[in-house]
Amino acid sequence: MSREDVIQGDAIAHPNVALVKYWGKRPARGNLPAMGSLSLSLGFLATRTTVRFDPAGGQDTLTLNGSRNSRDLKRMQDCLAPLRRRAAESGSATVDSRNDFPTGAGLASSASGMAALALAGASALGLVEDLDLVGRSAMAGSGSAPRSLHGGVVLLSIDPEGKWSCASVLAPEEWPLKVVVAVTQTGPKQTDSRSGMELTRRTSPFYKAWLESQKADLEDAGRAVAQRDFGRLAELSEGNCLRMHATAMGASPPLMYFNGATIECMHRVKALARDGRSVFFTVDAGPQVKAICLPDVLDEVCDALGRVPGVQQVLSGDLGGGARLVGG
Ligand code: 2P0
Repeated sequence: MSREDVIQGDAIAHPNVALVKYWGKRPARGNLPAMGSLSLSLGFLATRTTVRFDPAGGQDTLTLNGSRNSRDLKRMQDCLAPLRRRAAESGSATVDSRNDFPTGAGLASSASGMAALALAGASALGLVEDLDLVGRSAMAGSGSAPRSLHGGVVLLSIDPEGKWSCASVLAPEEWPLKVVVAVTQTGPKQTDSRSGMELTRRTSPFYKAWLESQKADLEDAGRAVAQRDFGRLAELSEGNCLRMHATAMGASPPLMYFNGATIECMHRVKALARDGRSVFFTVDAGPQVKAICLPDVLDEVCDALGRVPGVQQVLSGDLGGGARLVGG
């Protein structure tokens, strides 16, 4: 049976920040991460993505924040591929995606973008009930994207055979954590995550140790979350973050995602914690610093990070829910 009408899906997803991070893929396994990860959904930042499938055919196109984008077209097609295979026919895809936060600078725009695209694409093709397929579609676009399908605290686990699953382990209202983002630089970073993690896997002498340390971090962090043990989660998250960056710095040529303000922000957070405030930092593959804190110290953390020279903007808010469809 052939379809003649243009069909459309529209979805919103939040970016996420990993406390136990994914940095490195399994060789020859497509986009499959080499390790599990644990993340928080950033409810105060969002990506909205609309996809239209036109049975008349033509070329796939991607518009990102109002500008045509050919650099990320392949990633978009990879994300839609599992859905297209299942739908058997789909036509050409026109994707329009908008972030309400700086793109490509370490705020996980590929995670929210690919999660929103997978859900919007599945909706357009009538496949949204198949959560497993939506997850695989998100994963094909980005290894951190399945996490953005879920809300609150999210665990992505992978077994040694590469079988993976992703689910929320704590809803946002079950632990009212706050997240503060100190933006120290806008505009795209020098080395994107995908190339950076592959360079790290191939060349860093620390990669093996990084990989081996992940399982224990993930289990310990999972326990700390279940027990709402902020101090233990802080210790594990900061350690995991710095170990990821140390591993990347060991690559050849070395990868350094920090700028001066990134480091100063980390010191500022440590000083607040030494003064008894419930706050810790994490930094992804970019120069922005994310501080995770309890509600009573939110204003103080925002104020302290806003005063660090080089910080251009401070964004903050609550953990968010999972990806959702808009309208229809
Ligand atoms: C994470 N990052 O766990 C880690 C920490 C950045 C630093 O996952 O190649 O954009 O699309 O799977 O998901 C960023 O990498 O990479 C990332 P691909 P992705 O959040």
